Amino acid sequence: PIFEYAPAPESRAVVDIAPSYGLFVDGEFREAADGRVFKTVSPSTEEVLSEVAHAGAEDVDAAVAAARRAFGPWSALPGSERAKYLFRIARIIQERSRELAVLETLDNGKPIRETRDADLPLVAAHFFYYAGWADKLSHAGFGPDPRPLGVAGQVIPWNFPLLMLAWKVAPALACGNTVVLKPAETTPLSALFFADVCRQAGLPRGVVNILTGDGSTGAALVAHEGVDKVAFTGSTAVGRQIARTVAGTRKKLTLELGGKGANIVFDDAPIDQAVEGIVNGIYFNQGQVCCAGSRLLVQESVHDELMEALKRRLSTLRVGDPLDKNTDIGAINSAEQLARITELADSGEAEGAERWAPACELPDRGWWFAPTVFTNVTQAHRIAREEIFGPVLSVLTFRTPDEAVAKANNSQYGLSAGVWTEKGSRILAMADRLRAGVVWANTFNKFDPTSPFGGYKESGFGREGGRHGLEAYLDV
Ligand code: TXE
Repeated sequence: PIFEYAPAPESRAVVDIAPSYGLFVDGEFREAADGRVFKTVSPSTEEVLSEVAHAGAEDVDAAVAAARRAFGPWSALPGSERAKYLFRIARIIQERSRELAVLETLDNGKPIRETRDADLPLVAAHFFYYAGWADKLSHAGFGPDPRPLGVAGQVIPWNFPLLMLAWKVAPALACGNTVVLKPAETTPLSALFFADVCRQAGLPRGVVNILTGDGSTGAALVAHEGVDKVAFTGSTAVGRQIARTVAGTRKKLTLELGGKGANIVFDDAPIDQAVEGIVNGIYFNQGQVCCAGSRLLVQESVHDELMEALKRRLSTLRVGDPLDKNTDIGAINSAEQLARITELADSGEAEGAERWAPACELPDRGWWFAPTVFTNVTQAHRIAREEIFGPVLSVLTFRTPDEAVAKANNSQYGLSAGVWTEKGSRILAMADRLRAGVVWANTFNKFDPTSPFGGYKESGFGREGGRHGLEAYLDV
C-alpha cells in the first residue's frame, strides 16, 4: 500500500553516502567535463556530506543529447510499457524509503518525521499515480492522440528535493518525454540516489539525466536549444528570468513560484483544531514551503483567545536534531536562507510589529530559527507582503468575511489559502472568492497526487498533479 511507512530510522546508519558523486548522464555517473566539484553540507551540523560534480555547458550538451537520443524509443513504447517502469520506480522508492528519508533529512535539515511520513510516501504516490495514466492518455480528455513534447529541462528547489523531482519527473515520463533535471545546489543528493533507483528499475539510458550544479547550470539547461519544455520551481525572480529566456522560442514553460498564503480563522472555528492547522501551515518544513500559511487572518473577536492558545502550543514544539523522531522543527536549509529570514523578521520589528518566540535553546552549530509570531501586523509591513520562507507567522485581523477576502487577495501571489469555520456554505463562498490555486478548508498543507497544484498571479502558471498535470507535458 502506498501510505504505509517504514518504522522510524533512528540513525544515519541506514544510508551510505559516498565521498563523491558524478553527474548522471546517459545511464552512467561521470565527472563534469571540466572537473569542477562542489560540497554539500548538512544544515544541522555544517559537516560536509559529500562532494558533487558541478555541471557546465559541455555537460548540459551531453545530457540533452542523451535525452534526445532516448526520446524516440521511449516515446514509441506503448504506454503500458512505460507504466511498468514507473510502477517499478515507485516500488523501489518504497523499499528504499528509510534510506531516502534519512538522506533527505541529512541534506535538507528537515525533521525525519516529515521526510518519513510526508515526503517519501508522497514521492512514491506520485510515481504510482502517473504510472496509472501512462496507458490512458488517449482517454484523458485531450483528444485521441496526445503527443509528448520531447526533452524536458527541469529545475527544482531545495525545500522538497525528492518530492519536487517526483512532481516533475513522473508526469513527464508517463507522457513519453525524456528528462534532464537539475536539483538545487544545497540538496543534490536525493536526486543522485534517484538516478540509482532508475538504474535499479532498468530504465533505458538517457530517459532520465541528472545534472548537479548551481544557477549557472540551470540557466544553461533552460537556454539549451535541444530542450522542448522547461519546468521550474523556485523564486519569483529566477522565474521571471527564465520566462525571458524562453520567450520567443518553441519551448513550453510552466512556473511554480512564491506565495504568501492566507490562513483565515473565523470566530466559529474550533480553536484547538485551528491552532494545529496554523502550526502545520507555517512551521511545517520550517516554513520553507511555497504554499505556507504565512499570513494568519483571524477574526477580531477571537484574536486574543487564539493567540494565547497558539503561543501555548508553540512552547511545546521541539526544535533540534532533525534525525530525532521527536523533533518538530529542524534546521534552516542554508546560511543564505537563514540570512534572508533574519533580515525580514528584523524588518517586522523595525516597522513596528510585535515579535514573540517561545524560549528554546538552539544548537550551537548549524542554521536555526526559532518559531516566531508577529502580531499587530498591518498590510503595509514587509512581513505581510513578502515571502519570508521561514518559520515566521504574520498575524492580521478582520471583522467581516468581505474584509477577510480583501486582505487575503491583497497580494502579488495567489498560491494557497486556508479557511477555518464550521459553516459549509461559508467555505464554498470563500473558496470561490479567494484568488488562490488551492484553498484548504479546516486543514492546511494537504497534498495528494490526484489534485492539481499551482498558482494565480505571480505564483506562476501551469498545474502539477492530477489529470491537469499531464497537460504540461503533452501537445494536445
Ligand atoms: O531560489 P532560486 P533560492 C523562494 C524563497 C526563497 C527564495 C530564494 O522565498 O527565500 O526563493 O531561494 C536554480 N536559471 N523560493 O535562491 O535561486 C537554482 O540552482 C535557471 C520559493 O534558493 O530560485 C535552484 O535549483 N535556474 C520556491 C533553483 O533554481 C536557476 C522554492 C531554485 O533556486 C537560476 C525555493 C537561473 N538563472 C525558493 N538561478 C518555491 N516556489 O517553493 C538559480 N537557479
